[in-house]
Amino acid sequence: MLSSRSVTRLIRSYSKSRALWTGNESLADDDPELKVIIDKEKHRQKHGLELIASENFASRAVLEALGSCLNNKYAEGYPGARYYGGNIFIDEVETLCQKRALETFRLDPEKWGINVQPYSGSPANFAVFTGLLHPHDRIMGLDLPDGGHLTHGFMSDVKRVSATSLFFESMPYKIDPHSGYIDYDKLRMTARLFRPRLIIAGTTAYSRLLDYKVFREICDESKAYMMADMAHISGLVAADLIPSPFEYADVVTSTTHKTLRGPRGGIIFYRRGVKNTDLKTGKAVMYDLEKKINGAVFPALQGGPHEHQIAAIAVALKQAQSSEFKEYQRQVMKNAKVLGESLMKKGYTVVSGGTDNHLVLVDLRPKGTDGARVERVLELCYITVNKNTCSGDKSAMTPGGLRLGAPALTTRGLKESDFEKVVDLLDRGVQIALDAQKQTKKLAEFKTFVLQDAKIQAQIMEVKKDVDDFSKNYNMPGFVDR
Ligand code: DSN
Repeated sequence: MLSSRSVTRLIRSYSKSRALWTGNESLADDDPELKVIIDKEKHRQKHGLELIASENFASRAVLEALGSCLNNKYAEGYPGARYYGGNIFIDEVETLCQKRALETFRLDPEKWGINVQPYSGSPANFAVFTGLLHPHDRIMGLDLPDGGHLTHGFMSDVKRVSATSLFFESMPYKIDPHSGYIDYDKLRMTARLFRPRLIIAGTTAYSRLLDYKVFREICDESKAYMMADMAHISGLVAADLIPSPFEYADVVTSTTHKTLRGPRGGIIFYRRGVKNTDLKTGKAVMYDLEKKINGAVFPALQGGPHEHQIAAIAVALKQAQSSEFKEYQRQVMKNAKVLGESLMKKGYTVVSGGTDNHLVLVDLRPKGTDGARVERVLELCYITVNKNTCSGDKSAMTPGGLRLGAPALTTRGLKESDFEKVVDLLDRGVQIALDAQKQTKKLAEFKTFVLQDAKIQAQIMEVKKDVDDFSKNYNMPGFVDR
């Protein structure tokens, strides 16, 4: 972390006296207080080890588009049909983004359409439900403690937590707690009883591949829409390294900032064109998803699209078509494997015994600790991870697991042997957490203790220094100073 003396020095160097405000001042000049906060965050990102599976480092080109004049424009509507004037070039941006999205996932524009306007993944998912379902229609998604997402209908015993469970009736499906894999037989059985209108094939903390063919069969049995949420894995799908949901799904949603390495954003793909042939009349039956989904995004749920974000998505999609990107995703998968294997070698329990994608889920319960305590100690060591529920967990605040991903550090150039070193550093952090846990009871007490106990602090500082020495060897994409 920057010392308080360096922070004061930075603010001073930024706070020059200036004449009349023109709007062309740099951020450092215009708002030194905020600039210093960004500097501190930049320092944290650069000098730390980023292992959050859903995060990545966007390129400078992506950030340039994101910080461009496109931010200034209102463009309610869609290319060629806007509610405001002045959208000639905005239409070019959005059309280019749409075209690149279809190309990136090798989709035929006769058969697939795309909406690139969702502000992010959660709004994208909600737009699909809004467009395709009636209030109180039934949905099924992987339960949150089992690796599903909030927006896949999450509710607890006492609360409808996500709006997707408030406005729709949701029934979760689960993983088999012994194997760690999705229990498709139970999903099939429950779907027969529940008769959902839509089933979500998507995950947020699941390290295995999805069997889209089985999802399709189950959806067909209950005449449900099949929606795939590939937010976590869209980079791997773009690189054609894992099975694609497009072969089977009716609708596919994704964020654009995870493995896809773009700006924050959301996209929705929907089937279009001929669905099948009516056996009685012999006439073609067409898909009717396009109008429903576009109308749900705008005007039902959103206003002006963020065209600067859409431009930045277009940049990321161009990058995603390159051979470097494919190589990057290959490395992500190799690194994730080593991450899992190295942890298991050190005696950790990895859910499902490994990974087929970019992440691993570690169950810390057999070690006698939890994700909250370990996340905090690792954070103090500048290793960033997130606590995560493991199957059977009751509390999201002190869950039993840690979710770890390889995408961000692979972007910085780390290879398999580097990930072994990352696991060594991470393990040292866990040992500190275990040590502190022995001397405390409640989580709040633990958190104070790790800040105040001299021995623990010394151990943390030692790991942090080694993290710093290690991480500074790797490039961080983006701007040098922000
Ligand atoms: N917060 C994202 C993740 O970490 O997976 C999902 O919304």
